[in-house]
Amino acid sequence: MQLIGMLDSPYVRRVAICLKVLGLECEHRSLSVFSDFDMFRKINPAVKVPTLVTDDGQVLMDSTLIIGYLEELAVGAPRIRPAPGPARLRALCQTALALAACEKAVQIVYERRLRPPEKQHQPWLDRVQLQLHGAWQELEASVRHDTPVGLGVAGISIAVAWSFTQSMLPDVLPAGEYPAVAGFAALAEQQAVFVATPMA
Ligand SMILES: N[C@@H](CCC(=O)N[C@@H](CS)C(=O)NCC(=O)O)C(=O)O
Repeated sequence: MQLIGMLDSPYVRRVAICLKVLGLECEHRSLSVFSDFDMFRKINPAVKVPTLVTDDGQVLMDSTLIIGYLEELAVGAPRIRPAPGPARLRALCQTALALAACEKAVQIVYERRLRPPEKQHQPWLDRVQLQLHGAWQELEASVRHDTPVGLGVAGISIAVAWSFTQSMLPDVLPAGEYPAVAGFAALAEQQAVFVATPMA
């Protein structure tokens, strides 16, 4: 198997960490959707990361779908989500918020980096920033009441999304406004699988 994409993408990083927690062997190819665009198109014409190339050459994208597939492969591995029931639903809700936060952060990064300043549309940026804060406000409350335990998809996704946003948009999301999330992510980033899977 090959995981394709750079670890500065929160989606790629959460898949890479899940792979390690599940104990699966996978070659990592750190291709960029921008500077390696032409090479990437030959592997996946949609040029999206993360892309997983399976051992029989099938191409799977979307971090959630990839993690679901990996869980099926990792028979006997530690569980990365709670058993069906209320705890699983809470973990799903937290993961969904972390993914929404990633999406909104990536939209702001792309707007800032890819559009010339005179073409940036402030009302759109304002809207996306409100959505970004909305997701983190919900996560702040959720992490306070239901701190994810162990190395599961929800905790991994929250920590990765927080670290990504802090690294890319520190001006948009002051860490002091979200102390529970910031504390949770800081502890997660000290875990061996996170240290072994750095953003850059
Ligand atoms: N829902 C997708 C989102 C993946 C995504 O948006 N990846 C970005 C990089 S962070 C990407 O592929 N960007 C290139 C593009 O969309 O052209 C997932 O969970 O994998």
